[in-house]
Parts: sequence; structure tokens; C-alpha cells
Amino acid sequence: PFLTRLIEHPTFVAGNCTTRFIDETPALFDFVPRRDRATKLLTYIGDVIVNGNPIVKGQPRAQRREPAVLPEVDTRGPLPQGTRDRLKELGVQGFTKWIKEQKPLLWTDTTMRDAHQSLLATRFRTYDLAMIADAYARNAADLFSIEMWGGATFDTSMRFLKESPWLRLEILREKIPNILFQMLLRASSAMGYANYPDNVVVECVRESAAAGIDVFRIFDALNWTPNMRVAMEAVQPTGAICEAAICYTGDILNPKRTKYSLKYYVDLAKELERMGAHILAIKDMAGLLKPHAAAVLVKALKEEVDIPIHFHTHDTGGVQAAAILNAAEAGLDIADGALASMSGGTSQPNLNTMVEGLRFTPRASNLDAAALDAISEYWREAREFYAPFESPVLAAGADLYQHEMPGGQYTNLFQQAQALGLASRWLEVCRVYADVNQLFGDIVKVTPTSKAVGDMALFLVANDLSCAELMASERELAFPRSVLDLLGGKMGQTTFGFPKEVQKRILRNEKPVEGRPGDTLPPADFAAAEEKIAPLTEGEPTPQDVVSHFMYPQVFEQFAQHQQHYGDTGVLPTPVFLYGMESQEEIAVDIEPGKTLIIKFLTVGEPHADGTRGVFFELNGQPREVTVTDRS
Ligand code: BTN
Ligand code: 3PY
Ligand code: ZN
Repeated sequence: PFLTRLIEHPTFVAGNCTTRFIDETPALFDFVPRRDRATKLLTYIGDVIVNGNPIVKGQPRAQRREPAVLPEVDTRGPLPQGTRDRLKELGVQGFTKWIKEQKPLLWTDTTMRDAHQSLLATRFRTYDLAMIADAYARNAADLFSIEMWGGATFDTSMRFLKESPWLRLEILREKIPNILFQMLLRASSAMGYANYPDNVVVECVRESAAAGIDVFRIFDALNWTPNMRVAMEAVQPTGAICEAAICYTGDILNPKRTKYSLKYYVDLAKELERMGAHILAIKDMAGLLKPHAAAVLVKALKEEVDIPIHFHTHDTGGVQAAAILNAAEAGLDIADGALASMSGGTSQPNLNTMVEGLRFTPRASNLDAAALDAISEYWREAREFYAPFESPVLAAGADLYQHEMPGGQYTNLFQQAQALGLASRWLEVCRVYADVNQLFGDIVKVTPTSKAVGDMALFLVANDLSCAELMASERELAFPRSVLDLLGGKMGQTTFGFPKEVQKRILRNEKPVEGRPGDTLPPADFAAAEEKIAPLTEGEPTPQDVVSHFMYPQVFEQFAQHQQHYGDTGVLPTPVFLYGMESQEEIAVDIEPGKTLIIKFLTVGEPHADGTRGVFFELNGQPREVTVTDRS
């Protein structure tokens, strides 16, 4: 085997071989054959054929196996100029000035991030996003931006899809160099669910910008600006756009809800502008900014702040396209929508029809409606691969404005309730969610604070306790971790403070953190982290690996193990990734440019005494067998 290895080694083949090469190439002496990429992929497919992929276990099966049809794209000639070219040309200051001069309403397409986060538990794979990328670059270059990263994508891509979020960014960036890429960053919680040390947040921003993020939408889940400063300042030296968000809750038109008043939001916006925001986002994560209120808020903000305004909402209540169109009339600069087939419900309102709805008005956009429809048609078909992850269709009632659940949480919490056998008590869960919000001091609810409120609501309903009963009793209860973190100040503070008696009841003897968690969290040790993860990565750990590790240590480790075992399964079509192959089915898999594997699945052998089975394939026409353990 040594000689075979030597003469087949690329350096040897290329004729660059000296005796030093033999000394310096320990892999030549690696006599336990390292499994090649094809074998690893066949092992993965064989494993899924025999054992199934755990992420679809017990879920409705997707029927579609044939590829989603792509729109016609003329790939000749240079790409049309887009916003990213303009940002490069004008710089951040010049570019934001340009935004404000635009008569058309500008549009962000959220389909690649928030839409599938809200409708499909963030399960769209890079494979299916990359397929439609050319169509965006060629036929939708008049978009303001594509939101395609951050939020839950970072976690789910590693945890469930077993793919690198960084590779997603790199692949899409290469195919769409002309349109701004936007991400959602949870300020001091970055891409996670709890506050990280400041140096991790800074590194996270730096690496994301270096990998191609142009617009950072930064929000704090309690609208507590001291917790946004580190992330916002980290964006400045990167040349990317710092879009700071006010999270909208309550109802500025309700004279009885005085806490979250018009003045509260205007003051917040002015402060974010002073802190260096280049764009102001109104982040209406629950779809609570009613159509008339949207006009009032946008008008006031346009009068009081100088930076462009970008409106993000969710259509959970079904009336939010009206809010966007009203906001447009009041002078909104940029709006978020999702492409038709991925819009509505807990997702964003319908981008295609809103664009068309504004045609022949002063805010009409330059986007090509027919091109957007063609791209939407692709999304409709690709969505069929993800049938097992479809959220239940839940039309919110008017009680939406009481419980104020974010779109991303609404269907998710319903499924959690269902898993606890509480589906028939859903309305009660919603009512208790509203009560818990009041108990906690009427807070802003968005990841991660919304999770704490949801966990507490389920906890109370499951224990048949009301908020009043909880406060009246001394009983020692095992409260959810997220609730202890929130009231313990580990997610940061609120402008108004948490109610002291509630903190005491829930935290008991534990003292809440005062001030900004980042002020007391010790800085992360990057060198130690690199050393720790070195055995997990193929070469030296990259700065991206280190960020992934800091965000989700365990998830990153399991993802790395998956890669060691199976290679990069991101190259497999989605039906194969989720369900394996059918007998006699043949697929072509591009493992790198110009290198394609033709894989045909034949059959699975009888179980051996040791619990393994052979799985039989043809690889590029040659018979191949892999052995997998039958755990089914
Ligand atoms: C997980 O953490 O979700 C499990 C790791 C993935 C294991 C792969 S997925 C398809 C195949 N089937 C299995 O049971 N395991 C492998
Ligand atoms: C997230 O943090 O993932 C959100 O989408 C919040 O709205
Ligand atoms: Zn959202």
C-alpha cells in the first residue's frame, strides 16, 4: 500500500517528488486506509436507508423527489449592478444618503432566512438555496437586500442539517456578488440564546463581515441599548452597514398601554442613531404594528431621525401588508417581504403582490414582478421537500394583540404544547403567556426573552398554576433555565426593571446580575478554544470554527463528528439527505467543480450476526458495498 500511495499521491503524480516529500508526508504511512469522500457519502446514504435520518422521524413524509424546476436565467454577460456594487462605490455614508433619495420603496427579500425560519423551522438547506441564487443575481438585482443568515440559521444548519453556516454564506456570496446580504444578530447574544463575552461578540461580527455580510440588523431582546453597543461598534470598522433595531411591542394607539408609547420608540430610535446606527429597523417580530399605527410611527420617526427606516413585520394576524403599504405612504425607505410561496401567516407578507400593489404609485419599485413570480415558483416546489417540517397553519385571532407572540415562536410553542399533551388547551397557553408577560413586567418578547415567557407559560399550564397562585405560594418549583436567566439578568436588563417580588419568588436565594452581563463575563480564551477543537477539524481550526464553537460547543462538536464520519453531506440532494435512496434510483453528486459521482443504490443485505448490514451501490458504474450498523 505504501507504494500505491506514493505513486498515486498528487505531488508524486505532478513530478514534484523528492525524498524529503516522503519524510514530510506522513499520510503515506497511514496504513489504515482513510475512507475517501465517495465511501463516506455512500456510508451516509446507507446509514439513512437502514436507520432513517432522525430529523424526520415520526414526521409526515415529503412526497417530492424530483428537483424543483428553475426559472430561465440568461447567464451571459456581466451581472446587473446591484446595491452591493453601489455600497462599494459610495461607502456607507454615501450609500445611506442614496437610500434616502430613492423614490421607489426598496425591498428586502427574507425568504432565505426569516420566511423558512417562521414556516419550516429553519430547515432549508444550502443545496436548495444555492440552486436559485443565479436567478436572484440576474433577475432580482433591484432588491435592496437578501436576508439569508443569522437568527436561527446558524444553530439549525449545524444541529439538524449537518452543514456549515459559513459555507452557506460563502457559496451564496460567490453566486450573488451584486446584492447586499443581510443578517439578524441578537446583539450580545450574537447567534445564540444567552449573552456571550464581549470578545466573542466582536469576533462574531468581524468574521461574519469578512465572510460577506453587508448589513447587520442588530436587536436587543429587551430594547436595552447598553447591550447593543458592543455589537454595533464592532460593525463600524468592517465597512458593513449597522442597522439597529427597535423591537416593537404593545400598541402606540392604545391610551391604556402607556409603557410602549410613541415617545418611547422615538427616544429609542434617537439613541440608536446617536450610537452610530446607519439604518433604523422597526422590528415587529410579532406583527403587532397595526396599519394605522405603522403610519403614525413611521411619520414620527422620519421627522425625528435622519437615517433611513427599514420595516420588518410578520403576517401572523393577516393584516400586515396594509401596515407596510401605509408605512410606505408615510415615507418608509425599505420594507421586508417574503416571496409569494413562502409568505403569509407567521412569515412576512407577500413581496410579489405588495410590489405589484404599489405599481403606478409614487413608491412603485423597479423590481420585475414576473421575475419575482418565477423565483417564487421555484420556492413553491422546493418547499415540498420540507413537508416534514411544515408548521401547523395557525391563523391568529385578535388575541394576538394580547399575547404578542413572535411569528417565529407562535407555531413552535403550539408544537411544544402539543408534545406535552396540551394542544386542546392552546388558547389557555396563549392567555397564560400574556399573564406571564405582565408578571415579568410587560417586557419585549423576542429571542431569547420570548423563549423564557413561552417556557414559563407551558410550565404553569402543565402544573395547573396561574400567575396569581404562583405568587401566593411558597412552593419550591424547578423553573425553566430560561426563566432563571431572564429574571436573573443574564439576558440583560430592561429599561423599566424586573418586578422585585417576582424576581425574589423565582430566583429565591440566587442574586440577579446587576448591569450588563458582558461587564462581568470573563473574556473567552481563543487560544485555548483552538487547541480544544483542533482534534475536531480537518486542518488547523479556522477563526470561523472558533466562532461556531463559542456559539454552540456541543452542536459544533457533533457536527464536526458527522463530517469526519460522512464527509460533507451538504452535496446530497435534499430527498437523499432526508430519506436516502430508492432501489435502482441513480443520482449525480457534484463533490467539487468538475468531479461528479454517479451513485446508484441497489439493495440492502441481510443483517450479520454483529448487527451490521451491507448496503450495495454502483459508484460510477462499479459495484461498491458499505457496511452500516442497523440501529433501527
Ligand atoms: C443528530 O445529532 O441529529 C444525529 C447525528 C446524525 C447522524 C446521521 S443522520 C442520518 C444517519 N442516520 C442515523 O441514524 N444517523 C446518521
Ligand atoms: C431571531 O432572533 O431568530 C428572530 O427571528 C427574532 O425575531
Ligand atoms: Zn422576523
